[in-house]
Amino acid sequence: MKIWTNPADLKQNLADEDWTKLFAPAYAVKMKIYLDGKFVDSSEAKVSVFDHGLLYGDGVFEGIRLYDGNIFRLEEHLERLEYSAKAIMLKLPLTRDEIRAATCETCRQNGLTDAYIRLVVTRGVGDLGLAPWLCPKPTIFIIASKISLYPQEHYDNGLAIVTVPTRRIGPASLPPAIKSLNYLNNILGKIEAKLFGALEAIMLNEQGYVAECTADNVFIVHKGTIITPAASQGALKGITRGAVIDIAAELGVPLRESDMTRYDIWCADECFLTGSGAEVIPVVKLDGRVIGTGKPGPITHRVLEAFRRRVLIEGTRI
Ligand code: PXG
Repeated sequence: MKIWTNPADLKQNLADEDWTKLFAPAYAVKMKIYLDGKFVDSSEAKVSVFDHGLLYGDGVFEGIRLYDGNIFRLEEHLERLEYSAKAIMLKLPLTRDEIRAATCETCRQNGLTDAYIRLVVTRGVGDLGLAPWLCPKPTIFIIASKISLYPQEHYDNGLAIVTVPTRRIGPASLPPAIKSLNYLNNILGKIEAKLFGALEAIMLNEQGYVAECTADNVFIVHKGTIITPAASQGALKGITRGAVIDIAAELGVPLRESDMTRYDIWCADECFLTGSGAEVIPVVKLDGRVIGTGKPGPITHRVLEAFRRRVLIEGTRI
């Protein structure tokens, strides 16, 4: 099997428009980055080659959205960041109030009202051994960028996705609820999806049950009920997932967490994915099986509409 050696090969299965939107180089855009207490130009925003975030993926992060001047569910993101940091015994260098203020200020400094925010805390600079206790000071940075993840046609027509061989990391190795900088499983899943010509992929847990996608949670609709795998099956407790659980209650649509196999998705009436980047995106095919009518379904539409209403009113004003 050919593994690409240059970016042109990566493009082979994607339309140019998808490529540009998915991989628009945020790093090439001039912006202000929050880095360890200061705002610096993106060209100056650099971390050391001795940073353990780079050397070992030792750190935690959040991907957050700003909608019309409101940061969606910021408190929940900050709480998840605190839990992730606690789980890896990383002491956050700032208080919740300070991180909230820095996040809002990063958006303001860049004149943004709609953005994707990446908040990263690494173990910081240390020596070449693993020992995190030799890293005296965590590194924290915040990027607020205009990136948009999927082209509109995928919201209109739905995604065709595949199940990939790489498994979601299991709780015996690393609790999957930790949003750590170790994304290699998910990255291998993404590469495999690409090799099959898909933009997203279902990842199974070690027992073969559906966990989630590479960067999104998964939901199905079956006979009027919305179903999603439990966090204990390897799903990240996604903030968008939490919003959809609230939306289902608001809409009066029953929702439950349940074990899920690929069969359940193949035979579902509807399927959709959720994530801070993707929001709520319909899926119309898995592993070559058409889901439901092959078009985004009515409950998916209602959830997506309710989500788009909610993001404009719910959140922290920057
Ligand atoms: N599962 C995984 C493994 C994730 O990384 C989600 C689910 C959705 O969670 P939220 O809280 O965003 O609703 C994520 C999201 C991206 C991107 O490009 C997203 C994530 C990580 C890296 C990239 O959208 N996390």
